[in-house]
Amino acid sequence: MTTPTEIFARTVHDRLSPPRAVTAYAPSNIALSKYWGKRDAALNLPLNSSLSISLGDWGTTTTVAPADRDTLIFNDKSLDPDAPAAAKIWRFVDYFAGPERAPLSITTSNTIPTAAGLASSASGFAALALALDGAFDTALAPETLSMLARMGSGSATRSFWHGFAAWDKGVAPDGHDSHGRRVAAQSTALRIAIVPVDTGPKAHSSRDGMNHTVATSPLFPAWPDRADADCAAVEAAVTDWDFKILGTLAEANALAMHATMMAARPALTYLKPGSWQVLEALWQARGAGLNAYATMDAGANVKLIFESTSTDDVAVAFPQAQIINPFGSPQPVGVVANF
Ligand code: 2P0
Repeated sequence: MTTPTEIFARTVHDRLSPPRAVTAYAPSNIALSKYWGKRDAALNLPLNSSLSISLGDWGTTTTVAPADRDTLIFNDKSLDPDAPAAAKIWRFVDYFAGPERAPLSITTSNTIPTAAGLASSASGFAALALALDGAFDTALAPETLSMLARMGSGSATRSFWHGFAAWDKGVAPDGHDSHGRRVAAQSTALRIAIVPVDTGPKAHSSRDGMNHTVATSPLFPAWPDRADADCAAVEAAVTDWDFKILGTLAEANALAMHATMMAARPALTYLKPGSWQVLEALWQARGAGLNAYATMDAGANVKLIFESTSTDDVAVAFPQAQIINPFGSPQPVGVVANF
C-alpha cells in the first residue's frame, strides 16, 4: 500500500532547492456538489467527485521562510506544535520537505471574516502547498500541488483556481488522479451570500462527521452514486451556464448530504433551528420570484447562490448576509511575494 511519505518522496523530493522566504495566497471555496465520505483515510481519497466555487478575496495568505527553529503563527498567534491544527500543518511540511528538512517559520492568516463562520482548511492547505512550492522552488503544476494538498485536507484540492473547480475522485489506488482542475464557465454572474446563523466553533470536525456517517448511516450507501451524478450535472450546468439547473441541483445535493448525516446512528446534524429559518425564508422568497438557492456545509450557516442581477433583492431579503463576488478581480492564486 502506498503511503503519503512515498508519494511526496517521488513527486517532490528530488526537486527541492534550499528554502527561501515566499508568500502565497489561495481562496477558500464552497462546494456546489459536495464531498462527503472517504474511500481511503491514509491517502484522503474521496468516495465521490465534487465541484466548487472559489471565494475570491476570502482566503489564506501564508509565508514560509528559513528560520533558526520551527515556528508557526496563525492569525497573529503563536501555535503550540502539539495543537491538533498545528500538528496537521507540520505533518504536511514534513511530507513536503522531507524528514531531514531545516527549521522553518510559517506565518499564516485568513482574510475570511471570523463572523462568517467558514472553515479555512481548504484555503489553508492550498496556500501552504503553494508557499512550500515557491519556497523550495519545486515548480509543480497546480494539479500536482492539488493532489498533494489533498493529503492535508480534501476540500483544499479545489482551492488552486479562482472561479469553478472540480475535484475528480480518481480511480488509482495511489490517488495520483484524485485532484482538482479548473472548470471554465460561460458566465461570471454567480454571486454568493453568507447568511450567518452560528459562528462559533463546530462540535464535530468534518473529518469525524463524514467517517461517522459512512460507518453508521443506513442512507449513506445511496450517496456516492447520487453525488457523482449530481457533480457531472452541476459541471454541465456551469459549463453551459444554466443557473436554474445549477441552483436546483446544488440545493438538492446539499440537503441530500445532510440527510445522510441525520440518518447516522447516533444522528449528526450541523444545521440549527436558525438554519431552517433561513431556508424557510428563502423558499418563501423563491415562491415570490427570488432566483436564489441555498447550500450548507459542516456548520449551521447558510450560503445562498444567485446571479448578479438578483444582488439587490437578496440584500433586501437577507440584510444580515455578507455578499461575495467571486469574479471581482481577486488577488491571483499562488506566490504573491519573494523576499
Ligand atoms: C465539501 N466539506 O465538499 C464538504 C461538504 C464539508 C461539507 O470538504 O477530512 O475539511 O480534511 O478531507 O476538506 C470539509 O471537509 O475534510 C468538506 P478532510 P475537509 O466542501
